[in-house]
Amino acid sequence: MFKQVELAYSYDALEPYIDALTMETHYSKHHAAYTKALNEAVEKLGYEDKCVCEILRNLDDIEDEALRRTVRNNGGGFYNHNLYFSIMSPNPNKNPEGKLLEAIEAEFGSVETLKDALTKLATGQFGSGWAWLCADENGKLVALNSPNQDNPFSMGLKLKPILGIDVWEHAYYLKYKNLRGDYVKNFFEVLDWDKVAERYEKALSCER
Ligand code: MN3
Repeated sequence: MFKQVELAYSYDALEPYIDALTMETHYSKHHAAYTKALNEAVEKLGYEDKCVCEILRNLDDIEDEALRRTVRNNGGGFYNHNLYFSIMSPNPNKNPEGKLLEAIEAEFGSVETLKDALTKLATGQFGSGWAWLCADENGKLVALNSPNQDNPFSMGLKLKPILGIDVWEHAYYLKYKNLRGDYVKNFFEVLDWDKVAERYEKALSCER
């Protein structure tokens, strides 16, 4: 059974950047619903032993179109939010270090340039979706965005996401209303680059 990542902080711990009601609704309603729907679909498919990356990379194996769509949306919703909630912290390291910093500088020039690129992708995503920083199998970094709950696995890309910014309205609308850009700016105030670095280090290993 797929389980939501346990939050390492309380719902109000990311205030004032992410408000408590948004956090609680996001985690206990939205993420819980994706997880429940994924588990129901996985049971129907007999996929209990597969990892979610593997399932999302092989959506074409699911013959039933409605079930395939359910797995794409809810498998993505499950995975994406586990990542999102894991990389935020009330005491974040705001400065990437080590190998991750080297890779950022090699690809983007500087951390600020990368943040600008991610901000453009996040604010430029029409409708619901995500902005991603991903690593390829050689550790090269790639930034992209996706609609809905799609992610590099379900998009058929040989990339692993190491940072994701949720730009569905449910992630910010209670506090920021239509000002997605303000939410994205403040997301970087709670983004823990140490968590991103941990994901970068094990970039291509599989996980549930
Ligand atoms: Mn969300």
